[in-house]
Amino acid sequence: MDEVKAIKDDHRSVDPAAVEMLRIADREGYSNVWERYEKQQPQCSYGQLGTCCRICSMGPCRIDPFGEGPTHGVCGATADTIVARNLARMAAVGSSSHSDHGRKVALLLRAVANGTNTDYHITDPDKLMAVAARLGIPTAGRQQMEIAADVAKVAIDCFGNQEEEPLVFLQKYMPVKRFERLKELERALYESTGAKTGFLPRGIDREAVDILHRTHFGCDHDPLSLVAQSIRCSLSDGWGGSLIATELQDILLGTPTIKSVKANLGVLEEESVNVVVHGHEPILSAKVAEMALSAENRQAAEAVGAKRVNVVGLCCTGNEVLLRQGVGMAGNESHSELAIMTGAVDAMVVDVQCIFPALADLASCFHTKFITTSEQAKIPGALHIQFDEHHADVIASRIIKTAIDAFPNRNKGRVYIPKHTATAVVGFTVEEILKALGGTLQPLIDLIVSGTIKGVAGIVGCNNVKVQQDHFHRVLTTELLKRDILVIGTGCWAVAAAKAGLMDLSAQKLAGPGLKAVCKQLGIPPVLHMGSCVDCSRMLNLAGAIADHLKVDISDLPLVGSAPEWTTEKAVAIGAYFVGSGIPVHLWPLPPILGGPAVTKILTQDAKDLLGGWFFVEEDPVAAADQMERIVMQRRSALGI
Ligand code: XCC
Ligand code: SF4
Repeated sequence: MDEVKAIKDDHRSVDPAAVEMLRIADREGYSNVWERYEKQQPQCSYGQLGTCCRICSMGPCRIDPFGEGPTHGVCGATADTIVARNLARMAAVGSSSHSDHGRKVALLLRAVANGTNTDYHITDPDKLMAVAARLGIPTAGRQQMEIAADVAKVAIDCFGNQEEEPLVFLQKYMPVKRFERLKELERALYESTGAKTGFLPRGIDREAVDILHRTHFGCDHDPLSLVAQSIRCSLSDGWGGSLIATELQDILLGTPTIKSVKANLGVLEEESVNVVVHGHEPILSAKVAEMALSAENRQAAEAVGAKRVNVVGLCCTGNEVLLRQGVGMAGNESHSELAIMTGAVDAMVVDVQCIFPALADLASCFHTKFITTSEQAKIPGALHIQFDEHHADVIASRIIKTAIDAFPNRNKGRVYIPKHTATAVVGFTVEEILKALGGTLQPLIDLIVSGTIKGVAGIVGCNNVKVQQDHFHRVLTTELLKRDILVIGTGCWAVAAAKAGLMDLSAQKLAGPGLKAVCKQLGIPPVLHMGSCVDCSRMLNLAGAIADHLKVDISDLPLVGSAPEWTTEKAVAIGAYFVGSGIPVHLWPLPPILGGPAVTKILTQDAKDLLGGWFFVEEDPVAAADQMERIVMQRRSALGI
């Protein structure tokens, strides 16, 4: 009982596995994200409000939002300009991260198609055909590799498009009414202001560079113009870079299918060589998971007295291999240090994004090999094994071998693996949802129209040390289920939901009567794991397919989004492309915009009319669920259902 209460009362996490590990951290004095956060208090309120600027060397400048200090930067920039510029830069970085990931997949598909890479293959020819058909690429009577080369070319051209028309993936995937609405908005703003304001992205790279340019000293100072470009750049991520990553990864690595997996630190095995893959790009992690099963590596593991090589995942690359290969999920963002603290991780191998640099120091307290692999994510103190997709098998094997070599150095006396795992049914791609529904969206639409399911909430994003780990994710999700709102999502939210047992079939009992009956009938959980963060594009696609089916705009549908523990700039991009796609998005913690009243008004109010999607913030998960339900009900009544 005391144990349970202690777990409940730990302000750092609601996950019992995390709380167990944090006790060890407290006892042993291991530095961790919570402890370092405490040391940062109080954090700078200018930064929190978004009103500091260090874009030029006359600065840094800061503007007191309470009117007690200077009201302008040295150059004359207002608080709104500064806030909007900072926000735009966040959107550019977030979009670039997702999109650069997509670029690598597109280049790999080209290399596979022209035969210069033989370590990867077309694993899902049906998906290749589906993507080609969507893009208008002829398929009849053509060789598979010719079609793949054409798909790769269209994708690669989206990055470098220099023409004014929107990038091709967006043109072909965005539902008709949304595309028309954005076009009409551009026209109307031009007419009323005489100035061009673009929302439809042209080239993926161009939109990010555009932000870097317009936020240079002395360029764009207009809050609306800066926000519009932030949305445009983010749309180039959602309907461009991320979408390309998802679609082309499916072609190369296979489209995920529904499967049952295990989640939480208990997936680590005391008797096995444990390799944790962490980061975002499955081009590497899928190979590591594959090579762990090779006869050679199995024997090598046995030779050092291990049962096997056990590959498990963290964060989004974990989601990728979880969905495709059924690899166990060790945890989300805030679990990354805790995994190493178990003393049972022989190697943690990382690619890009969301990797605490603190992991290198922490790993050095153990026998754990902390292996970086990307030229874009080098970390002092790590062992760098450069990944190269043209020698993927060999390098993945070298990584596994490094873990096997480390295993005998494990200090068994220091190993502690919390026993917690939950079962999760995952892999709900649009393809799998369609299959479960019998090949058409009509049954889902009928359920929404009849009110059996009131609407759909897409939840995304991270862990953030400012929020008790997973608390917002769990409470918000269960509150929505109760209200007969189907919950879909990705990223570290999905891991939180999996660990909490919300993706287990037994979670059906948490749903309201309508949703519960549907889930029982289909044999699915009420919370659907759609993938990694780039797979937010799967949510856009689902929303788009429903909209096109009903010949309405996405903004007419009873859909709502949330990023309740968001951390990264990528989450800003995701939120912004949801809003740009017509979906209202809840955020917590507060985004750094409140120091700019005009920017705040554009994003939380004006965007409703302009885009049909907008941001709102709410600190309390139950109140957030109330607000999300209200939006869903308003949209239902506007549709007359
Ligand atoms: Fe990173 Fe994708 Fe956020 Fe998790 S959810 S902390 S972005 S791993 Ni994308
Ligand atoms: Fe200050 Fe303007 Fe320079 Fe920003 S751009 S640091 S507000 S002078």
